[in-house]
Amino acid sequence: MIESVLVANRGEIALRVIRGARELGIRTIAVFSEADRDSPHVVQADEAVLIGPAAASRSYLDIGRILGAARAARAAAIHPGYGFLAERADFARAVADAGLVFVGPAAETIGAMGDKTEARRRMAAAGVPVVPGTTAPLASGSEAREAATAVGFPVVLKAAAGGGGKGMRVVRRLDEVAAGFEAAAREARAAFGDGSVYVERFLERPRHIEVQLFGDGFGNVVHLHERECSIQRRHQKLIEEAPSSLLTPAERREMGEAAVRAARAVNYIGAGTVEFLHQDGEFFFLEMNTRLQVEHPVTELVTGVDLVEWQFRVASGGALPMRQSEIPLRGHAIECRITSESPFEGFLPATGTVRHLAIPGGPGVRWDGGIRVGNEIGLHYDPLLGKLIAAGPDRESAIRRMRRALAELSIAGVSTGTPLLRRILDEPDFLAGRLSTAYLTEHPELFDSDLGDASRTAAVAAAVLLEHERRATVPAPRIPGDGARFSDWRAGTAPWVAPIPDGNG
Ligand code: MV4
Repeated sequence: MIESVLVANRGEIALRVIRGARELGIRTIAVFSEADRDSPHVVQADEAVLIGPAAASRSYLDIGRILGAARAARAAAIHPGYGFLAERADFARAVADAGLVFVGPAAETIGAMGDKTEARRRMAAAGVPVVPGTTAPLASGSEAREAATAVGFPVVLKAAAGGGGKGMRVVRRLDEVAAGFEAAAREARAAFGDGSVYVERFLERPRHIEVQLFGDGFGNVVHLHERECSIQRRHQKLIEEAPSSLLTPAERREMGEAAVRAARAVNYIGAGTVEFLHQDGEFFFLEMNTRLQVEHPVTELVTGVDLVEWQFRVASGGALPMRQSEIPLRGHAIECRITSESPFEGFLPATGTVRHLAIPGGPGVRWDGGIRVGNEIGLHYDPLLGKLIAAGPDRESAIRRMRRALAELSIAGVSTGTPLLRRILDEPDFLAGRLSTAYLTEHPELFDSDLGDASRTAAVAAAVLLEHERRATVPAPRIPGDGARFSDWRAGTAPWVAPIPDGNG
């Protein structure tokens, strides 16, 4: 087993990786920016190295500084987490060139999957169904018109260097193709420095289902079943589940087998994910992500596998601990992403200082967080504060547990998207599993400002003000727990308000 690892990330994923490493007896080295001095990952790691100012370009995205920290701390390996440098082939190569173990696939694999047309070519050759379209970049607007006509409308123009939705243009008519091609190419050049664009048939209401993969250095590849990720907004996932509720056993098997073929085709080593679009009983390869994903805990809860542990075993030269037939699929798990965003104000990023944090617990509930009281939430990084994950024997029980856990969760000092998540967990289409990537746009009522919530908030605020006034004039009763009584109120949850004590406790 590798002796030590530098975790080139922050927030909840840095903490998750540190936890996994520590259980294996691997020495952990955190890196942090000036904005993250008090972050939990810094506290929990065995060592921590300050790598630069808050701006990610000068800290978490700076390959030189990360490698310098690894050298200084004599790290044997680097785990990239997700985001930041996780899918940069040049980073994986630089880590290997420095004589360190990169906890992830080979740089060549990352590079090949980062080029979406090359990925489509390799997948089609491996017998993985891809969305009908071109497997090479389009040379011109007129070539785009020809290709779109052959594919059939509507089509979508996508950036070859893209992924995650940037540089995407949906085109519904032939006379719009050339303009769409130019716009997509321009956007792609600006965002990725590469204006290559290809075309696919556009699926109107697909479900986004992805398969968790694992490969080792001995040619073994397995999948760990699928995740349903259709509840998203502008390519940001809000809620993920495992398994997907509407897949038939045959579809589940076919998708898993296709994902394994995809991984074999690129000699995949480590944790990866194949994303599929599923519509009308068909599924198509969309992208392959060469990292551990945000939503990996739902897979962990239905398989019992610690994916970070497997990552370290494989990176240390070990074989996969299980064969395909040994990988369980038990019960159901749901994850809610808790972000510092105001869903009722267009998901405006929220800032503030975490003043209070009540973390849910109890049966079947897991919190993967990256914040603690006193942390300042700014605008330098991703708004993900943590993830709430609930599991149960079936989807209904997982939903009931998630509702209960969302009611327990209380974060004060920074606005979060939690009220929207509570509404979704009560919404009939969600409860019935009627999901698609269009779910949120088809449920605008979830974003209505709710007088009930507002008046409840006002009532609680008035109660808090009255209590402050009372304490200013009457000696505060010295009873156990009194100090906490008014710190756990929250807006947007069940209509429940702590009774105001009468002054005698
Ligand atoms: C598509 C599509 C429909 N048809 N491709 C969005 C992000 C990027 N990874 C690919 N995306 C899509 N590609 C075809 N041919 C619909 C989407 C899409 C989507 C995909 C997954 C999850 C959420 C989504 C939301 C809107 C659009």
